[in-house]
Amino acid sequence: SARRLRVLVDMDGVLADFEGGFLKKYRALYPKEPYIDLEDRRGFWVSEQYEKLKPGLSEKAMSIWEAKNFFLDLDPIDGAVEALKEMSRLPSTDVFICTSPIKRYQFCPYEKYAWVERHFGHEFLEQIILTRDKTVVCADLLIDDRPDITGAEPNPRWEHILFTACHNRHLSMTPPDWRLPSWREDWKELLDSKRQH
Ligand code: UMP
Repeated sequence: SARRLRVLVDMDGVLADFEGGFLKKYRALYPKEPYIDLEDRRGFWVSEQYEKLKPGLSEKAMSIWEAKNFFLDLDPIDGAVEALKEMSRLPSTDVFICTSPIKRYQFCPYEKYAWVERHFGHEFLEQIILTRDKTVVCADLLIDDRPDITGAEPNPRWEHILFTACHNRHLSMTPPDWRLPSWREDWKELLDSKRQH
């Protein structure tokens, strides 16, 4: 078919290790406060689970990702850089990084651009979509670790593929129906299955 496949790839939890980076800096800054091991993470919102652990901890958690260099210092998820570069070189395939910045904007949007340039090169800055509402973006696939992606558009054009993360591993598969357990899996086959329709 002549039609190109358009793929949106989320950043935090899919390309950049938000959870690992958070826990490392949180424990360094608040060594006396309780914390949640990654195996015990449940639910997309780190802040909510920390608040339940101890009232007041959501503020401390937020202070970590609101700080300078948090987003810039994040390590890539295993295999992500290699996979995304490979995906962007596939014929008939357009890849975009689709990510929601935090509303405390002093550092986050700048650092997301700088992170993409650092790991993918200057040319890849063309592929960034910063939005708080991914439902209004039109694509064939959205690879994202957030289970509930809603917004102004009730029928998003993309099919959501849930990328497995510490916080969503235990969810049973009601829609979204598809999972990508890691970048070591056969993500190309997943793209091809969508191409044929
Ligand atoms: N984020 C929060 N609170 C949390 C966890 C994450 O504000 O408890 C932020 C980090 C990202 C954004 O900037 O939310 C999630 O963006 P997406 O992964 O949905 O693109």
